[in-house]
This record gives sequence, C-alpha cells and structure tokens, in this order.
Amino acid sequence: MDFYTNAGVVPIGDMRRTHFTSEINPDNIGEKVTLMGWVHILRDKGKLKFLILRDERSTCQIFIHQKKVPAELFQIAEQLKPEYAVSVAGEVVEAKQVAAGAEVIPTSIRILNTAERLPIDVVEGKVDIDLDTRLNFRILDLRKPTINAIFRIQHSLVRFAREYLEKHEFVEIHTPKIVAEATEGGANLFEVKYFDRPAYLAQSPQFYKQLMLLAGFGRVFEIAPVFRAEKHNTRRHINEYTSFDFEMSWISGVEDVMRMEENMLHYTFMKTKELLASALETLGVNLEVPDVPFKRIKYAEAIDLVNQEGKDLSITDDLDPESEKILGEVFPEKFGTDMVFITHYPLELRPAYTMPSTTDEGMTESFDLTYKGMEITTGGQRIHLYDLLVDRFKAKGYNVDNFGFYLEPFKYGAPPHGGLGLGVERLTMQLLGIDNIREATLLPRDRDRITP
Ligand code: AMO
Repeated sequence: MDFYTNAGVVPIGDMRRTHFTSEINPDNIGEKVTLMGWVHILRDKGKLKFLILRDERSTCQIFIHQKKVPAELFQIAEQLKPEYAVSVAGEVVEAKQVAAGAEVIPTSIRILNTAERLPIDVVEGKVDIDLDTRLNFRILDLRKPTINAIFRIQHSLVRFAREYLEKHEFVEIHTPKIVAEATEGGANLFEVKYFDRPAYLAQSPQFYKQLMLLAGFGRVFEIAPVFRAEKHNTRRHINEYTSFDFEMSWISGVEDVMRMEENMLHYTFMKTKELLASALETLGVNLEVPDVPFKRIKYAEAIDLVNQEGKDLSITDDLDPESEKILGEVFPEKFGTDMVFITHYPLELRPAYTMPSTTDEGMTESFDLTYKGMEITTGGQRIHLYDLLVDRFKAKGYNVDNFGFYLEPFKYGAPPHGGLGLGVERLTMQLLGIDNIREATLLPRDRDRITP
C-alpha cells in the first residue's frame, strides 16, 4: 500500500518545525513559521475556518479565509477532523481577539496523519466521563492539556528534589526489584515465579539503600517503582507506585533526616512554583509553599488530637484514613500549616529496622510526613548496631536466617544512618488537590487494571 495516497497526505522530509504554538505572539508578527500539532478544535464557518492547533506546549489559532488562501489549501482544510496530525506553514499576524494576540495565516497545510472518530473527547469540559473510561483510553486522555499538566508538575517535583539531593552529595542508585524477602512486612507482597523458587516484587528499596551506606556511599537516593499487593481499591493506594527514597549516613539523629526532607521539599515547591507557573495555572492551582521548619508533633499528641474529635484510638492503633482526615482539618486550625511531621511512632507500628527511641519508652526514632491530611512520607533512623538489629528482627517474629544478606554486613562497622520513602503520586495528588491517586499516576495499576 502506498501510504501517501490519501488526499492531502504527503511525505514530510522537506519540512521542519520552526516554532511551538506558545511562541506565536505579537513579537513574531510578520515572521514565516512552521508549526506541527493536532487539530484541537475546528470552528467551521463555511468560507472561514478557525483551526485551533495544539502541540505539547499550548494552542494557537490558524485563520483560514477562503479568499485569502490558495484553493488547494482550502480543500485540505475542508478535510480536517479532530486530532488529525498536521503541519501548518504560514505567517504570523496580529489578532487582538485571541488571547495570544497573534494568529497564523497559512500558506500550506499538510495532513501528516488522520484520526479515527475519538472514543473520548480530548477537548476539555465537553462531556464528563468517568475515570474508568478515561483510564481505558488513557493515551488519549493524557492529550488533554489539564491532564498532561499533572505529569509536567510531577516531572518538576522529581526533577528538583533530585537536583536538591545532588547538590547535597547524594548518589543516585538502582537496586533490584526482584527480591528474596519482604522489607515492610509480609502482608502486601507480590510473589513471582523465579525459575524454580519463589521470589517477590520489591515493596521498597529499604534494605538495599541501607546496604549501600554500609558499602561506603555516604548518601544515596533512588526513584523507582515499588509494588504493594494492597487488597483494597482505595483512592490513595495503587499496586505499583514510584517511591522516592533517600538514605544518609553519619547522622546524629532522626532530626537530620527530617531537616533534609523539609529543605528538599521547600526547594522543590519553590522551583515548581517559579518555573511551572503556566502548568499550575492550567490546573487552577495556587501552590502554597510551606514554611520551614515544618511543624513536628509526637504520635501520642496526634492520637490525643483525633480522640478529642470523637475517635477512640489507643497509642498502638494505626491512624486510619478517617483519623488522617481529622488531622488534616485540625492541623491548619491549630498550627496554621498543612505540612506536619508526626514523630515517635510506637515500636509495634514500625518495621524491625527502625531505631527504638532512647527518650520515649516503647517508641521509635521515626516519622511520617502528612500533607493536607494524607501521609506522603515515612522515614526514620535505622538500627546500625548488629545485635540490636537481630534482636528486633526476632522480636518481630522473623527467622533471621532468611535475612543473612541484609544482617551480615552490619557486623562490619555500619555507620549511624537514616532515611525515608516518599510516594511520588501521593505528593503530586496532594499538591494539586487531586482526589484519586489514579489521576496522579500516568498508567495506574490497581486490583482491576493492568492495561494500558
Ligand atoms: P511506607 O510503606 O510507609 O514506608 O511507604 C512510604 C510512602 O510510600 C507511599 N505509599 C504508597 N503510595 C501509593 N500506593 C500505595 N499502595 C502506597 N504505599 C505507600 C506513601 C508512603 O508514605 N521503607 C519505608 C520508607 C522508609 O522508611 O525509608 C516504606 O516503604 O507516600
């Protein structure tokens, strides 16, 4: 078949994009430009056609007046349909009636590819479609500027958090995702068939990031997928998420870890606010940058606060989603902030590797960071002393023989250390005020979904 026999479809070897749609403004009036993008909206008024062309940056109006363009071009314009991929060459002219203040009068339009009738709208706000249908057609869904903007913000969050850590001597590492043991407890582990023995998908890079400190790296970080066999579909859990982990040696206590995180997030928020202003505007989000230091309260105080609001939790109970929500309302009222560290969790609620507290009996040198009423980070000081570590593993009921690869290296001068794991999707959803974590996940994996 000849790919180029469709009317208007021609080879593209002789054309180059010169501008993004976002660059069509009064500064460029009189310039000859070539744009490439999708037919976002086509307002057809017979002899006058207004083509809104969309590319990865923005949109731009192409004004096609039958009397002012070649007949052949007008014929091509008549064939255009939503989401056709096109290139448009023409001249920038002033257009006071459009937001950009300029539009393009085309001298040539080429159809680079046609599009079938769309199963979901790519133009915002036309019809409300349910999330499940949108996720079925996620690739088209992501073409919507407001959906696309979520992931530009997510990229910015990861980019500047990474930048901050790199400035502070952290080394990026890549650790195995096929592992022999659970790091966070056995309940939500995915088993995989690994040749003739069982293996698991990593729930966290926990053991390996710690071991890399024992290997002499000083400070490490990793941004990678982790897997949790969560049994329930909730708005805050997915089965594969992106974990932003860091781990640092030679700390004098868990405070050092919290300080690193709050400064990292402050930097990340500031940079995102400054450099992604237009994506934030597309999403209608006014990003408030929390002051540093973030507020800190102890777990016992958090339990008191939720109990004052009518709950009946004991110190060893987990903060359930309802309690987190209560705290999300109480924190701004009481402390004037929605970014709060909760510290000193009880031993019962923390994994075996967590350093017991020397000041608060039965508690740990650990923390969660809550943002707008949701946990976004867990972290803490780790046990670096071999004997204590083995005791804690036994106390949690583990067979220490299975953890030799992790425990053994602690015999050889492990440095005091600590670190944290931050959920990238949760950070994104809370920052943007998104209700369901799937919206902040490019291609979500949940109990019912493993495609697209
Ligand atoms: P934890 O299990 O609390 O700690 O996870 C750390 C952070 O990961 C995010 N998160 C999730 N996000 C989406 N879907 C899920 N199912 C999900 N589960 C967790 C949350 C959470 O705060 N190894 C420790 C971290 C550490 O101490 O370094 C750990 O994994 O944002």
